[in-house]
Amino acid sequence: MELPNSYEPLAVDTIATRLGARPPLVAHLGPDPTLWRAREVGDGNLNLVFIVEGPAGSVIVKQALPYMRLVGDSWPLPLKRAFFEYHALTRQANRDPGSVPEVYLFDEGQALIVMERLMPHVILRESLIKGERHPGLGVMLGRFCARTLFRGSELHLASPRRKADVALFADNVTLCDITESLVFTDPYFAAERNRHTTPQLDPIVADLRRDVDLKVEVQHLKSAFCSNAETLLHGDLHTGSVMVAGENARVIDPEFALYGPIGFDVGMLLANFVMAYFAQPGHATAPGRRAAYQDWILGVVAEIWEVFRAEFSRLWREERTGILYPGTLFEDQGHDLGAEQALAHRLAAIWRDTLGFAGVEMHRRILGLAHIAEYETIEDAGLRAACEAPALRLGRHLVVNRARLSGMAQVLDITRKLGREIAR
Ligand code: SR1
Ligand code: MG
Repeated sequence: MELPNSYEPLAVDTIATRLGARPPLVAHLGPDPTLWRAREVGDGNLNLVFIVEGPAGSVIVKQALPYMRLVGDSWPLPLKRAFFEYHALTRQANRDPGSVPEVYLFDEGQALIVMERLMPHVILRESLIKGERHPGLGVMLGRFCARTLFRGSELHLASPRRKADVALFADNVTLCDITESLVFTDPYFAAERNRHTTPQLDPIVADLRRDVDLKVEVQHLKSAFCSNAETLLHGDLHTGSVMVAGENARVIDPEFALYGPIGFDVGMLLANFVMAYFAQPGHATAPGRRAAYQDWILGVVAEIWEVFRAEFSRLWREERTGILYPGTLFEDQGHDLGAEQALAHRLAAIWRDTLGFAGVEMHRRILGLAHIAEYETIEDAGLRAACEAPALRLGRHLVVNRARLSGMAQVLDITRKLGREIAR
């Protein structure tokens, strides 16, 4: 892979010398770089992440590596993902102000972004493992999805703007390929980089991999992911991409940003809450101890969808300024009900997509390469498998029956029923 001549990965002891003359860092850390202290805190699959502290404050420095951190230099990755992350962050900040960290500096040659250090925020996934509640979380995330996804589509954006943006993000080919392979393909055959809790899950995994109806439906979803450039997606919106502190939540890490179907972000997000729900017995100090917390998680799932639906509907009525479903054809003709009918149809389609994408996300986190801490931290393999199996079953049900599942209440009923089986 060709690297820009000047590119060099940062290290804790070189950050101050290398970034010490940059005005945004000086402004946030203080003028004397010899007093800055850095530590590397990246625990994600891809990048270097540093906290840099100085007398005046602290910042986050995130730098792309030319390979996948999780796997090593045998899996090269383009540095340009920092460019996509930067452009996605600026768009999200405009579309839902206050929802993402503020960017202080972007250096394309060094593939690095200097941004606001969220404090005292922690990664939501870790908080869900500990059993902590965050009032307002569902509202924030539901609004974030509705605002960023509606305002990035041609329901709202001027057509030339969106088309230019589609072209810009179309180059995020390698990260799209990761999703296309790791999410939509590998989990459904014995791909080399897969792993699962074995032997406990072997029978259900074998069932899923010989399930032709499932594979056909997953490929329909992959086809939508690859070809329906409906809006700018975050592209990797799971609970590891959300930071929380009390009632405040922010969304981070949009380096997988691409134009794709609205339901992808929503489905991936909901799937990760549902897996956190199923994983709770694996983290309870005594049987049943996390039951009330599980109810809270499902409440967040319901709230995200409800707030998404309500906010999307509000934006449809108040900000439908793009070329799609134009007011000239509806409200201006006195056909207000026609606009409502179209909205209901769009929401029904997004709901179906959401369920399908949620299903594949659950499968890939249990069967593929990239697993999640909720399950990985359950040491007892028997208990872990007992918490994973219902997510695999629910995932199949959502993918195959998504056109027949009419509402969230029905989905939550099935989820609870499957969850109860863990205790037996
Ligand atoms: C090996 S990269 C795997 C996953 O990490 C990222 O967070 C994305 O979810 C990707 O699919
Ligand atoms: Mg990430």
